[in-house]
Amino acid sequence: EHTIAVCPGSFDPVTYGHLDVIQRASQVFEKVIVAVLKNSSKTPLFSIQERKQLLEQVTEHLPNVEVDSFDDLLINYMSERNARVIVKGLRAVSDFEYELQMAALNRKMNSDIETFFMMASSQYSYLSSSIVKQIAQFHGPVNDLVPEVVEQALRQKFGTR
Ligand code: COD
Repeated sequence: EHTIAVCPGSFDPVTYGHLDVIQRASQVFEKVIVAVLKNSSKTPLFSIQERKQLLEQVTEHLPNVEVDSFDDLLINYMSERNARVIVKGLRAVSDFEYELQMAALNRKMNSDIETFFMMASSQYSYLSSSIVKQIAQFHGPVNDLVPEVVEQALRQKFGTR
């Protein structure tokens, strides 16, 4: 059976940690949809178009990866896209509780949907979009944390010192 996986997130902006999970998922599943949440409670730095465009640029070399956005419950979006598997990255114990809650609720709402967790690669286990934004805001180095196009986009937002 053709298994479609969804990697959902805010991706504000995409980091090497996200990319690592997306890339590894693309080696396991026939198709991976990277789904950017439109209306989160957080106020984003990058617009939905900007976040999608950056994701498209950094996943260009992965032919079975598609970038999309959604503005709904994740399970509704997944039914629409005929996708059964949610792929999430787990960084630390701190991620676990929230992810466990979401996985349980998603499965309660739609029992056909499974959440698969991938352990973050150790070199990215400390990495998050919010940490990247904090460093970039004060013109610190982010070249080991995000792809070059993202670094450039951050420089455009925060300017150069
Ligand atoms: N290494 C590995 N994985 C990582 C790393 C890293 N360094 N950084 C992030 N990740 C993983 C995260 O664990 C997460 O799985 C994914 O990448 C996306 O991360 P973010 O921070 O961009 O996205 P979040 O956590 O803000 O996304 C939350 C969702 C959009 C998935 C969630 O809010 C959702 O599904 N919303 C839709 C509405 C809904 O259905 N709500 C009910 C849920 S029960």
